[in-house]
Amino acid sequence: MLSETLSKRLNAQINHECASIALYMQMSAWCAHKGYDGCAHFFRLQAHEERGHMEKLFEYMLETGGLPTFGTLAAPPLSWKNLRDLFQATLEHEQTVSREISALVETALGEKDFSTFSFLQWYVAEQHEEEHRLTTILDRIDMITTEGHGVFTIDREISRLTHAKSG
Ligand code: OFO
Repeated sequence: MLSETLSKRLNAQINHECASIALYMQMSAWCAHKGYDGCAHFFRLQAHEERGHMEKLFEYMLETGGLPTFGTLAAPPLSWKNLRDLFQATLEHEQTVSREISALVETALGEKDFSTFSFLQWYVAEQHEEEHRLTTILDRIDMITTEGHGVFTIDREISRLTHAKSG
């Protein structure tokens, strides 16, 4: 049985995951509109993964006596300066999510709720993987732009990484 505090915080995380879905769908729309099809596909997959994160929390809350409740979502930004700016914003968003997950882990540990603590370990590993993937993408963008190949090469590279991830 979840404590009231953990129930509230897990529910807040469900809503944060919904905000991530909206953000990544908006990023995908921006990329598609600009003709960056590889990046558009990347963000569609990201949004799909976020839905999985949200559903895992939703199921866990129901299994532990909580009631998931959905609130109002703030509208995500509509545009970014360029692809680097877009991926930098994505990394910063994921770093925020990592802090949210760490705070949840700390609360679960503080309450000696070891079931929730163990459940959250999946999110800790997932955040590590996401931050690593985004850092790699930003490094590749910097490499490619420094060498002057431009956004077409960036887009092709993101597409290749996305197919490797989904394949
Ligand atoms: Fe991309 O992070 Fe969810 O949890």
